[in-house]
Amino acid sequence: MSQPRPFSRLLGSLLLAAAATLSCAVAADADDAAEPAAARAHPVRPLGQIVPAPASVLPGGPPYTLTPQTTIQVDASPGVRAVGEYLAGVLRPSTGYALPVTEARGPGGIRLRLRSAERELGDEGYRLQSSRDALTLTARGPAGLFRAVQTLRQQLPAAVEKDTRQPGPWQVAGGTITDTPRYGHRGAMLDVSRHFFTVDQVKRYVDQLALYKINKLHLHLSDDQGWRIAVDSWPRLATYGGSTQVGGGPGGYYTKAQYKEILRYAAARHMEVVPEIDMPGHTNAALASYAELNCSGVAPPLYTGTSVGFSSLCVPKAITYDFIDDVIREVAALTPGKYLHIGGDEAHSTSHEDYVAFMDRAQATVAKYGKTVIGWHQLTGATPAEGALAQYWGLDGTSPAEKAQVARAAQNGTRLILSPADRVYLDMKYTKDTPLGLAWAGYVEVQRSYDWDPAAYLPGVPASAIAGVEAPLWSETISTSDHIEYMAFPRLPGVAELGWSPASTHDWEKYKVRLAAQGPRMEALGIDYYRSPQVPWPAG
Ligand code: TNX
Repeated sequence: MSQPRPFSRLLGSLLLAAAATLSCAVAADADDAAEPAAARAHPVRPLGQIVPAPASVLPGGPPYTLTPQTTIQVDASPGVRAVGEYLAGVLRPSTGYALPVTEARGPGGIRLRLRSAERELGDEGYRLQSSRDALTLTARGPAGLFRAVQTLRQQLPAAVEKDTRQPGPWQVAGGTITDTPRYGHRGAMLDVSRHFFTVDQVKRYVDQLALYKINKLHLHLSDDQGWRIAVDSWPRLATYGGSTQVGGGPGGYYTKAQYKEILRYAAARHMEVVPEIDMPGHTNAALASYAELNCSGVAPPLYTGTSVGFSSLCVPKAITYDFIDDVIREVAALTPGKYLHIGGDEAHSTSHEDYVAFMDRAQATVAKYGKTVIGWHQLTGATPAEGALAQYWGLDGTSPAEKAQVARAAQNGTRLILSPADRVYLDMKYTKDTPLGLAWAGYVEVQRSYDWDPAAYLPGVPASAIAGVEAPLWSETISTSDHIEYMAFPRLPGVAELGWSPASTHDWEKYKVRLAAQGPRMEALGIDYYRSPQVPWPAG
């Protein structure tokens, strides 16, 4: 999406201000209705006071109210029906309403409709129109409707997220939201190698990410401590290389069927899975599984510590290229998405010449199997392939020479995913007192993770070279869903907003208020988030 022009920015802020005033009036109306006590318990949330902030908000008119008779009216398309069923799945337990999904038109319903001619909505944009008579979601395809549903959820009271019946009323403030994302890549990475996470744990995280319109799930599937994806041609990678994890626990791996289940689940949430096989470093689990992959011909032991940079595939050996061909072929065959991430970071045990030669061959192999490369930004020290994305994970203190190398690559057409470690590494401690996490990039409180502009972050990088943002969660210290949630929330919603919302909406003072309103919603979802003192969480 291109930036809004200054006038529409100004208009946008005026409208937001108007939204705040107007919806108070709407809330007062609701208090006069049949259920005054409940209405006070759930004031109508001002239109657009959600995360990520919408691009355009035009409040006005009376709210829409869900009733026991409400139907979810979908256009005749399997993708739209699936979004309708997803919406019903969110709303039914808490409202207790039947909410049938139907192609029949009727008064008062929630409408999910496709308008492919509305080009300005793009692939993921949508319009939400709320009035007394109907709640209409419009998009060019199911992905846009799915994002619209996340907006709708957040406009409803937080209790809508609960899985038992709650008192209403269930109202959405009147008006129109028209919304499109700033960036096409809004990612979250989960390191399932340092500690293994089950399919159900990954699904739980996917559901949480979907609420904030994240559209890429990057899975770090291999590292020194564990190989987590079955590869038929090299079976010991998973059965032996996946048999432990940091601290020596049992580890684990995904069979191809289990991995496909993750793909299916993510796809149903319009999220693309980006698999990462990290190489030539971070490969101890593979080297331990097959002696012949080592230059010495001797397999090292499995590794359960947390050091980095000590392992390397054997660049001069021919079998290394049989290995990567097989692995990339099988992983590419499993991957419906466009991208395959080949790591390339911290190859401290690989000489520069070997690194450059290896990355050339690995990138060619990815292309051979029809995928596009993503690599950590060290790839810019080799020769990034046409169309490759480089994922920047430096920090304020990264050397000017390294930043300049990345900027040069960006000027030459390599687009960047921004994951600055001292901003969006979800495994960094919030403060010195945070029980989990690392601190090599410093402490990253909530404001610090939100308060930067991807377009202006790296000197010399054209704004058009930014493909988006991604929040990695490395798991050296993270081993349960509770850990994931404590580290990701509430920083992840801020990264999601950086990726989605126009720069004109960026304002920490306003953001922290919208984020605070997510507190009860996260609680209703059972997310154990970090109660940052920087955020004015509602009392109680
Ligand atoms: C750096 S970021 C790494 C990972 C570690 C992480 C811990 C990157 C590409 N490499 O191997 O897990 O720091 O924060």
